Amino acid sequence: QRNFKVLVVGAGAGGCSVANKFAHHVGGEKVGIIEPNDEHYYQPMWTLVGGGVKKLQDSVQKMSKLLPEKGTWMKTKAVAFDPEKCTVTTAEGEEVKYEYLIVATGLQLNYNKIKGLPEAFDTDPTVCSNYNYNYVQKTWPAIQNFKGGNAIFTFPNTPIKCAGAPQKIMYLAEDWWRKNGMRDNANIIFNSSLGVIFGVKKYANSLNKVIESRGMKVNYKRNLIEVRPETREAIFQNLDSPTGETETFKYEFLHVTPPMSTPDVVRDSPLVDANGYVDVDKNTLQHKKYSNIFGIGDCTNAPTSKTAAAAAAQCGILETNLRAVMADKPMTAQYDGYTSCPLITARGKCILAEFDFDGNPLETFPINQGKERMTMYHMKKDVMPHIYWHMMLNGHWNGPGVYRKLMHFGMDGPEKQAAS
Ligand code: FAD
Ligand code: UQ1
Repeated sequence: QRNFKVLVVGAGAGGCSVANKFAHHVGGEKVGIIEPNDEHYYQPMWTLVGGGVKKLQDSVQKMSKLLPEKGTWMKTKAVAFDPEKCTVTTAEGEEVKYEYLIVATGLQLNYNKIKGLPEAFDTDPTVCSNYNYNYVQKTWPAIQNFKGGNAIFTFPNTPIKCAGAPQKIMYLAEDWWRKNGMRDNANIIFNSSLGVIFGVKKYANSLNKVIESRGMKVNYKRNLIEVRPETREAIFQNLDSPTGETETFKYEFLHVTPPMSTPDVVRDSPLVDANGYVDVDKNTLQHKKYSNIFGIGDCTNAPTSKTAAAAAAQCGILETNLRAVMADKPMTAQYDGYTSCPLITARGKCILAEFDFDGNPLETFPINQGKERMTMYHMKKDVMPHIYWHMMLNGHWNGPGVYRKLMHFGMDGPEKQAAS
């Protein structure tokens, strides 16, 4: 039986980064990684791929180049977790043993929960989704081929990763249609299951101004339940209606953000809370019941907005605390919920939201990030991919916390403090 000191399940943003960190600390030969994909995706780039700003191939790297050199990569799925026996079962039926387990499986996209999907993706060129490697390739052609009518963007009734992404693509599409003489023919509609445009007031205020000034329409408490590609109709449930009333919208363009959950194998495991997320202490990231298990990234129930930026900040916390547990010492690092969402509002414009568990802004730069800025657009488009590929994945980026503290040292005047 194979037995690893550290076993990592899932080598996305969080898993790959911590696998490299622990290969450094305990030796690569003691680290096992279970991950089925040959390729690693930089998903945050897909907003820009769908918006016609970046090429899809820039968001992909071979998994083999990113994982720890001396580590053992099991190119397969985890299908069962047994925390009592300290084993994870693979699709081939192998029971892999561990001393310490890090769960980093991310989220599963449940397109099949919407009637008519995913078939509509295969038959209707006007239906697209930036959340999936295949469907994101349809977004930019659909934007370019749009000749007018209803352009609908959806937000589902579950927690999702990057809560800003469903609207970022609307802004990029609107910007393109406006600059190409199509804007007057377009009804741009954001149908969201939520009751607000964004969970943090400061940034919601800025976004509402963008939406109003550019004539987009938002309908709250509208959840997509069905797509009929033959007649190009999208059916939404009114979440405020006690009778479950539905509303039908004709569409000429439809961008779908699917409902999400943790992968079935995680949801069906003993590791999760009642909602199906890996049950960790939100400050230490240690599992609440099993002290030799930690969770990182989108699959945990740490109550923050699920992003790669959050996973980056969690990397440093998990590193410190799991090392302490290994050394039989008290855990010293506390996660504050740091997360970030670069809200692109047009080509060349971005509101850089950064905040903690309580929705208090935690801005890195000593300027008001609630404003649309060209600098933040370039940070997202040109700087972040380098930080991700060359610093985060190999274990050298724990988020911008240290830079924030440096840049704010003695610099926060009353204005900035009032703004945040
Ligand atoms: P992932 O990176 O999703 O990795 C999970 C890994 O687990 C995958 O490799 C998967 O193959 C593997 N896995 C799944 N099931 C199993 C199993 N059973 N066994 C073994 N392995 C398994 N974040 C930002 O910070 N900024 C942004 O601007 C941003 N924009 C985004 C835009 C879009 C369109 C999307 C889709 C995401 C965006 N995100 C953004 C979110 C970001 O991509 C995720 O939050 C981040 O990737 C989470 O990392 P993770 O490690 O938890 O999960
Ligand atoms: C970040 O750290 C990160 O993880 C690598 C992202 O994911 C792509 C982000 O989008 C952002 C904004 C951050 C935060 C970094 C800075 C410099 C503000």
